[in-house]
Amino acid sequence: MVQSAVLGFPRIGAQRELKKVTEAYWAGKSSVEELFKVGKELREKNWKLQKEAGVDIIPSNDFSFYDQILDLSLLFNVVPERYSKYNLPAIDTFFAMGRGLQRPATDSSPAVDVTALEMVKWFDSNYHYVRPTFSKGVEFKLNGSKPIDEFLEAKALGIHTRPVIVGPVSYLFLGKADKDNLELEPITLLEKLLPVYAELLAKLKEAGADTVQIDEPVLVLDLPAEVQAAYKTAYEYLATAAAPKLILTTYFGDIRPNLAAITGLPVAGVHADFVRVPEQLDDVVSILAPEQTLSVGIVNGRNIWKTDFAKAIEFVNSAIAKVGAERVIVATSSSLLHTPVTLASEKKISSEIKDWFAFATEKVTEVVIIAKAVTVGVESVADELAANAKSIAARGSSSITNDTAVRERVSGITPEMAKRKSPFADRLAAQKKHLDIPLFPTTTIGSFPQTKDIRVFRNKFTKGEISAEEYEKFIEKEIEMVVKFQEEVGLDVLVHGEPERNDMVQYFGEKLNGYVFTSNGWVQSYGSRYVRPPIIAGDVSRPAPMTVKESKFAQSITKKPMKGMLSGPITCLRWSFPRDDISAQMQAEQLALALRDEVNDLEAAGVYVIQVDEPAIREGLPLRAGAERDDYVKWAVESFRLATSGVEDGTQIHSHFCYSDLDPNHIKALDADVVSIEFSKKDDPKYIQEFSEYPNHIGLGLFDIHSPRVPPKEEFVARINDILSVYPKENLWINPDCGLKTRGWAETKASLQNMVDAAKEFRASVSV
Ligand code: 39S
Ligand code: ZN
Repeated sequence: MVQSAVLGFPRIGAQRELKKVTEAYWAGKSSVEELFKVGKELREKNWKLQKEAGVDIIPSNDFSFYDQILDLSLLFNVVPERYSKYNLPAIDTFFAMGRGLQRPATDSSPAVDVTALEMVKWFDSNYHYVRPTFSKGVEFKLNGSKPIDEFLEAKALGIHTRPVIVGPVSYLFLGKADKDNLELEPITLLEKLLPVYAELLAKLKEAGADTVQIDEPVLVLDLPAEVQAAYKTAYEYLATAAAPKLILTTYFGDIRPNLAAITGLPVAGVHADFVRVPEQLDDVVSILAPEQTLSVGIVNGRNIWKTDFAKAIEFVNSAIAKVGAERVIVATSSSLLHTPVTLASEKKISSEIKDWFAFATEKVTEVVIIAKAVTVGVESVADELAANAKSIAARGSSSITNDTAVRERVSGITPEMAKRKSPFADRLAAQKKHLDIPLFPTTTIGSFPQTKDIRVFRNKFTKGEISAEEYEKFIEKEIEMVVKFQEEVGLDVLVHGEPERNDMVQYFGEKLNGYVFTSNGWVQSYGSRYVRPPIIAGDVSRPAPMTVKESKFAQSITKKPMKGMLSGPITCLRWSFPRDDISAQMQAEQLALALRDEVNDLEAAGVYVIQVDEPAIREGLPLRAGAERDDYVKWAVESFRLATSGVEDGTQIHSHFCYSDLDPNHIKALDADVVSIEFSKKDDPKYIQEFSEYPNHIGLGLFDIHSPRVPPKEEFVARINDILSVYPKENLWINPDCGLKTRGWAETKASLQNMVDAAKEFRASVSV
């Protein structure tokens, strides 16, 4: 019997229950008991859903109140002293590491002031994990029992689960040395860490777990030799009689270059992502020992399109032909964390198009059907297969997917269209003539707090409870307030604050042809922050200007330069669910042309500073070096330049990047006049050097926008001084790490005031 397996299920709840309760807990409006109760209910619901769908292998420990890697850091006592010293309850230490904590002293507790740990992209997804940070005093020990508790919780419900744990090599390789310990290579901690993993595994076995899904996703990366070698050390140590069986699990890519490192490991089986890389089947099979299982990741955990059953079944059958049915598991390609919870709550998508989709709940059923088809026979699921074939065919022949006008415009793209008129020096001179921008110019990245008020108002508008005019008036008032605020604080290049936008990608998706968007398709991005990725279903074009009205209005009420704000083609592509029937490059080009029109329209409307954000450009980089990566860099850079090169020299193009390990050469190739880069959590002094070759102007983010913490002016001054030791003052901009939409007004105001005051101090010291 071929078993079906799910690698992880979204934990946020169909109605975002997790977000609501965690944010209420942080605001002091919900007790810790309530928090834990909601967590427990969500887990129970997810397990039962999978059980009822007939899934054979159901995950546990895929739940987290913030992030699964942060869970491990707390569990293994990887808690820098700056957090542990407050002796907070474990859950509060956990949240402090995830999001920072600043609170005044009370009668019973001292003041707390600690920044968050660094947050980074989870591989090439829009999920972010909290980077394990190894300080000098790190002493691994089992600091809790979350995986065991959750296993037992499911067991008490009569559901036998397979716990999920990120394995030791990935855990270390995804981490970094803390600032007090910079010479440390995390992988050298392996031998100290292994006994703690062994203890955890033994306890899971004692609790009744027969198998554990041990995730080693770094196997899809280019690994240094010492990391490859670590697999043998780690798994020979862990695979003892006291441990459950281990399924070594990888996803999002190609494990072939690391196959030697995992050949012969004493694990029960290997899981690979055959949605991404079907060509790796033979090579993966070739390293399996006769008793090892092959878990075939065939239902895409990263996108929302229905699985083509005929193709999937054929693929699984080819695996069965190689290793035998008793050794095959049919699985999701990765955790379903990256997909929305259920299609059931989508009432607005037309039934024609809805029939093309499968969200997490529907994917669970897909896995079961495929497993049944290959075990019992296709006749046993004949109706399901027929319906699936019909839906796949309907999508293929739908007129939505092919717009000849768009295709023609894309084929007319020329290399000249992706070049600014003049080199940077000439552009800068032209910009200086008509833009009043001082030395150490201060600006923000674009968004201002999205208050409850704004969201409630928009919600009413979406539901038709208020008219378009009323909504517009409301937005104008918000823009007025934000502009006035920035003038008072003394910022130099202003923004309109984006009150009209629900999200920087979804907003554009809703305005472009070719897109479909959901009303409840939430996916966790980090912590309590979720996104509703719009879906690119057809060829993309811009029926009308998308942002001109608001930017033009904002510019009309101030004498300071107003910055227009757009999301770049790659970011729109990456943070949407893309099509799987045409290339990513083609989709990026279509988006680039739509955005180019928008950029030109902004300029025509008198907005002469335009920021085109590309925070996702790094995330789209193929995970391994090679031809595919070089190719991506070429077309990604070209798309950005295509979008931004239609303007005059005097129009200043900005771009922005955050939360990924950027390659300075790629940033340089974009040829933006000014770039801002998230930087405040980069505490290794050598990082400051990283962009020192950047020829145009640059703003290295000066404060963390994920934390309500307000940095004092002195902190800004010190940081700017550090930066000035490397970057010429003429090139430097002063800005936060990223947009301020997730912050409250109180800390936004205080932080920006301190930042502007610091800039003014530098400006004054230069002019005397
Ligand atoms: N990816 C995307 N797509 N966008 C980003 O900004 C980023 N930034 C980086 C990287 N990846 C990104 C970090 N990731 C958020 C999300 C992801 C982030 C950063 C921030 C964020 O703020 N998300 C918001 C949240 O989780 C939701 C934004 C949104 O879509 O709270 N809001 C909608 C709107 O404003 C819907 C808001 C809502 O909840 O219209 N409405 C209520 C409802 O539907 C009704 C109003 C209420 O009672 O509050 O029930
Ligand atoms: Zn950002």
